[in-house]
Amino acid sequence: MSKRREVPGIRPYDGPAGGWGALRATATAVRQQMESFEAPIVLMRTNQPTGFDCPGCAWPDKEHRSTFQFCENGAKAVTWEATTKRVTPEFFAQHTVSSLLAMSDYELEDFGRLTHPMAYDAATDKFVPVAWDAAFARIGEILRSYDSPDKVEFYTSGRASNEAAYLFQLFAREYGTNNFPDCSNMCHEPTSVGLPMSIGIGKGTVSLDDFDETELIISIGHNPGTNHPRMMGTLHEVARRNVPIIVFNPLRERALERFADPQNIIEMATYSSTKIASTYFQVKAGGDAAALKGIMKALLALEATQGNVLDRDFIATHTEGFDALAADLEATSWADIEKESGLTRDELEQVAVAYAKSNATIVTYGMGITQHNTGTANVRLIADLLLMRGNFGKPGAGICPLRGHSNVQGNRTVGITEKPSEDFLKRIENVFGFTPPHGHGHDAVKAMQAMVDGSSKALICLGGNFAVALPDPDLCFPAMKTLDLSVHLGTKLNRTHLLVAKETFILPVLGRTELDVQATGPQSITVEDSMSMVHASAGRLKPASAHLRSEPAIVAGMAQATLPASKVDWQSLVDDYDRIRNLIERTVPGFDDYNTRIRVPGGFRMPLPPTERKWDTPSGKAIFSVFKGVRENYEPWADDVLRLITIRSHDQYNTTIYALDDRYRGVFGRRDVLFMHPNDLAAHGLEHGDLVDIETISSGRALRLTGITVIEYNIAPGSVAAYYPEANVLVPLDYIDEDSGTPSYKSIPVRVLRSAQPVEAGATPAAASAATPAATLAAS
Ligand SMILES: Nc1nc2c(c(=O)[nH]1)N[C@H]1C(S)=C(S)[C@@H](COP(=O)(O)OP(=O)(O)OC[C@H]3O[C@@H](n4cnc5c(=O)[nH]c(N)nc54)[C@H](O)[C@@H]3O)O[C@H]1N2
Ligand SMILES: Nc1nc2c(c(=O)[nH]1)N[C@H]1C(S)=C(S)[C@@H](COP(=O)(O)OP(=O)(O)OC[C@H]3O[C@@H](n4cnc5c(=O)[nH]c(N)nc54)[C@H](O)[C@@H]3O)O[C@H]1N2
Ligand SMILES: [Mo]
Repeated sequence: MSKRREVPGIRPYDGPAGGWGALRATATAVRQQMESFEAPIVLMRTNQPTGFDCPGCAWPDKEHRSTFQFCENGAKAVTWEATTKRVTPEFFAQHTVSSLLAMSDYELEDFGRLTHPMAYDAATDKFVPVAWDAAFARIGEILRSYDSPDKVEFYTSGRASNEAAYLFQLFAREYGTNNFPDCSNMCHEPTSVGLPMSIGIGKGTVSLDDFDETELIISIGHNPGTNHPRMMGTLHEVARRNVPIIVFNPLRERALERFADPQNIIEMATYSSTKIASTYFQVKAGGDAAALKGIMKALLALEATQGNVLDRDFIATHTEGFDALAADLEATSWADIEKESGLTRDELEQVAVAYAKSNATIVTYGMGITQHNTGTANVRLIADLLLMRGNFGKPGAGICPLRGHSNVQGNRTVGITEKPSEDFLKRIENVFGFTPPHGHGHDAVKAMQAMVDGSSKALICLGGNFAVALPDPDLCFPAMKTLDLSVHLGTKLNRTHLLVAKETFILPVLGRTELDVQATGPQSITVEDSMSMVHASAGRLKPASAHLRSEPAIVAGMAQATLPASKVDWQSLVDDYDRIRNLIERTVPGFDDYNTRIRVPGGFRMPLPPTERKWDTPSGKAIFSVFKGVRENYEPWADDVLRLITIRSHDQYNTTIYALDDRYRGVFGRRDVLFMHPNDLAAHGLEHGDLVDIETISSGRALRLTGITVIEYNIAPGSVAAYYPEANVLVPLDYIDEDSGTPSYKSIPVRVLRSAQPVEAGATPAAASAATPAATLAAS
């Protein structure tokens, strides 16, 4: 590589992921957010049998056995919540909403924990304190004023507990709507939709034990060093057993290359690390379907030449649709596969050979697979690949979607879905004695579209940062302001709270880490991890303020005020969460003896029929899919289209920005960058450090992000990457996977142009990036 010009905040990171850098970063997170004497105790209680579930990610724990599973980003998630900073009524008295909107997402959350229920006062453009009962009464009054309950949207972010989510859906369904937009609609919905079609259930099928027995891992489109850090311990163990790990990712992610396990004394003492990926394929963004088809096509060829490659017995006994898949693979040309995936036939044949050799394979995947307009079809192709060699229902094998929020899977299990099953609705009717609505409601994109077209009037958010997480803020932010009512249950202030409706309430909740005492004493909540393990979580910290209420208590408060003739005894459920769990047990299959089983450390596993080779599909068999061509239902990309990926930095949790570094990718103190391959830089006549504008290629409104610094990066040619949520201005709201409704956040067709702004490149002040483009946008 030729000598590059110096760009502020951009320096290559040469070390492994993890290691001493991770320990140092943890110490910094603690120092910035917490009183240091409390921090060690709090962190020790994360993911322990008697502690709380880590709000960081949904990766399970090894039987909650280690003394302390160290995790840098788990520590950040915990200290961010357990911070000693506070957002009080005095704070709100000093700041108008307009002035807060001009601040960055990072600054807003960094002000600290919300302490009092607040109501928006349009006359002063400020939030003012409100009594809990007055807030509930007014919310109830507005909700009761609508002629149709479908004018209200009930949003859930996946940090909510099973108990809170269950009460939330009960409230909305008794009120009369199935409008349940949730974060999963922007995330793993293609898994929830695609896997039931293939294997009869929308969940992963592996457990941690399977990683001890697996012979091959294929890791596609996820970045565990940042997003599922506790998974790195598992991958590290697997790699040290010399089990091949084949990675498909357009970006070279350091943790997938080399990792030093902070729990490993020798690695730490000797500054050594372990190689994680045995082979690393830099597939083009959106090119996974072509790559997967290439591997399967090569597998068929191997079967033809050497035999014994497919699990013929399994295919005959347990599946249907194989011949159609085989015929389609036959008809797909290598030329198309190579062009679309950016990988060679030879490379994909190597993967097929490794796969044919392995007696037990796990495929892990994340947002790199789901956030495309072919997301659901992509997920089904992964299932197809596994089905071809019977990699379900045997030790060491299966499919492993890496879930997002710590309880996003549990929320879905207990009824947060806009398309409830008839069986579930019947149980609700039998147990509670009201008739729930049967029609399908809105998912996240449809909810926002209904707000944009004016048909939805109110939004109640159980956590999250709805408007910032969704695409196209230019369209969505103004729509928020046309609502009659928005209500936010949250721990920290964010931009969605500030996009005020005619009336807006911010209702502060107890966090996971905090003690929750109700009439019958301290309560615990339950969550379900990525591997369908349900377990209890109980916070111990003194609440951030005496005025906080628990999520179940707030949902119950709104329900009582909205539904005077409710069939549900809300107060008794809040008094003792065991009673909520008893109701979940009576209405959702799989929760037998719920209250007994969560009292066993480690909890219990929800039913997973594919692990016993049982398939809950209409025919009782697992079903192969057919993915036509290499871009199913879409035109192949034109040669000059760049494919934009939006990604998370190492110092962020979704829309929460902890700090401005992305250590492993060598970006420090800024987020206003575009990652680009050197060949693409050259083809565009650009240099590392130049200022560019990015433009979405779409037939609709012009979508642009300006004044971004382009940097040279080891990314697949033709693919570029920028940070979420800043780059959401480039994602059209209706650019979705039609099967699941999930926005295509990872394959936006864009054009990159030298910036019209005549700023001297290389002189970009790092501080300028503190105000995100989204902030600038909101202020304008
Ligand atoms: N610390 C931290 N932890 C988190 C989160 C967080 O923001 N911060 N978020 C939580 C949530 S809600 C979720 S959903 C998960 C997200 O966890 P991940 O699924 O890891 O999500 P991303 O970081 O968005 O992107 C994943 C990876 O996909 C790659 N990729 C992009 N496009 C493609 C493609 O077309 N093909 C392939 N093969 N790869 C591609 C990117 O280079 C990146 O490495 O993490 C959860 N855990
Ligand atoms: N461009 C682009 N957009 C994306 C993505 C992407 O990869 N690219 N990823 C998508 C994905 S995978 C997801 S999951 C969504 C995330 O969408 P959301 O889940 O809506 O967003 P978060 O940023 O996780 O929400 C953060 C807020 O949650 C609140 N909060 C935190 N803890 C608690 C709690 O315990 N209780 C309550 N009530 N509130 C709490 C705080 O107020 C905080 O400000 O974003 C999606 N948007
Ligand atoms: Mo997510």
